[in-house]
Amino acid sequence: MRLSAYFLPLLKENPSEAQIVSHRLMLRAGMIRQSAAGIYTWLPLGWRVLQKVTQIVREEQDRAGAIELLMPTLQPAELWRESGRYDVYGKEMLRIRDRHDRDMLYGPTNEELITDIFRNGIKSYRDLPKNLYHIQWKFRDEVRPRFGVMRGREFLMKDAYSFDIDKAAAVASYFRMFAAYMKTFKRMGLTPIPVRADTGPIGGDLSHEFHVQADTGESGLFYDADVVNLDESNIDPTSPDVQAYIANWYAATDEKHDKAEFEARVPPERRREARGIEVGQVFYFGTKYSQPMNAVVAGPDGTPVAVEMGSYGIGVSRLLGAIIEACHDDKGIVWPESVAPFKVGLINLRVSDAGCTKACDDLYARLTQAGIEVLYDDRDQSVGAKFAAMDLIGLPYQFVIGPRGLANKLVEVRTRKTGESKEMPFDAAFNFITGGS
Ligand code: 5CA
Repeated sequence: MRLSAYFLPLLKENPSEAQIVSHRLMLRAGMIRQSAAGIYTWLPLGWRVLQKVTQIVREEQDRAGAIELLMPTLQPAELWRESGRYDVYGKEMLRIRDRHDRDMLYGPTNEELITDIFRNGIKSYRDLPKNLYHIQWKFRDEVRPRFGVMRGREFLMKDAYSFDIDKAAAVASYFRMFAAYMKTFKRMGLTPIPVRADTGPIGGDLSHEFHVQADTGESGLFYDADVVNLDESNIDPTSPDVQAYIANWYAATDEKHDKAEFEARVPPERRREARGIEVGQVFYFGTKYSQPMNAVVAGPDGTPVAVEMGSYGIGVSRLLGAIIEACHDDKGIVWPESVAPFKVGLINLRVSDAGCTKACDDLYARLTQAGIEVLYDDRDQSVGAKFAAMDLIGLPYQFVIGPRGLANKLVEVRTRKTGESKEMPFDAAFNFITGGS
């Protein structure tokens, strides 16, 4: 992508409405713009990252056996009356009336709708287990939306729903998602910390929140170091030993538990404290929805059984804020490669120099052809402004081409994260980035 042809409205000044660094950087880097309180437009750069994050979430859901579909944002109130949640959900739910005076709502979550889809489609225990998910916009009319996409009113969530014939199978589905979540967040360059959680308005008796470590996080965490040392690929979700081991991990947020309990349960050498941002939550809630909504299947002996359910949410749009909180420096964002909007920022130091421009154009074409995502700064601007912009938007690698280096047929390759810089022949730079030799 040529920057001259792109839409990247950067801000020079720190926006006064942004209190935390991720919000500030998302505005300054031209990723989002607020359209109403807690409601944002995703500008092209932000949208690219949101799609990268979405794709990682999708791949790990698919790998864990979940099946993607797409439910609508608007839901009929009747389904929520069936489960009994229409009246209890409160003011966070945006209620809408259509022209025929039918009560509708903008979904804050989808347990009712998916249970309706399930009960109409599956009639026998032979078709279980099933785990269905979608990645869709949600609306919660938060009293105090803040920190940009961290606590929005409209936000993108991945929500999965599992259906099983009995509790043992449902708990295995729960731990399968648990392991998938660890993997998902690690792939984004984050350190996930699972914390035993209250179930709140979703209901149920087994739940974990997943926090990612960030000094600016809203929650104070006390946790057992074992929590972050586990290799999730070793989690056998059907093993009662593994389930018990995870259930016994001690981790808590300071609002809900006291430090004394933490110290009583975790030996000193394994005690850790950190701040975290909640990026996901998983719930096992049995028949809370299947019972009132009559989501039953024929069991092995023919008798009807209300299915055992769980739900599993990831704050996809919130993750962008969390990643930036965990990955930035005083110059701007430092994207982990897996979610970066482009891999390489190519900087033409002197657009007026025909040789420089030819070398840049050629390298841009070659990299693009090789499938590398390149943002090519071909604008006629000061060198200082170009470097500042590239550092701000945080692409993992910068290729810098100017008349001096070009005289020796060299391109400067900078690594954004370490600040390391190395002059290389063009072929070497190309191979470095494409992994060729
Ligand atoms: N039905 C369940 C799981 S599918 C559910 O709704 N869970 S939740 O309430 O915990 O939301 C899932 C995730 O969405 C949260 O962990 C959080 O990361 C994200 N989230 C929740 N509220 C907001 C919000 N106002 N803005 C941005 N992200 C949010």
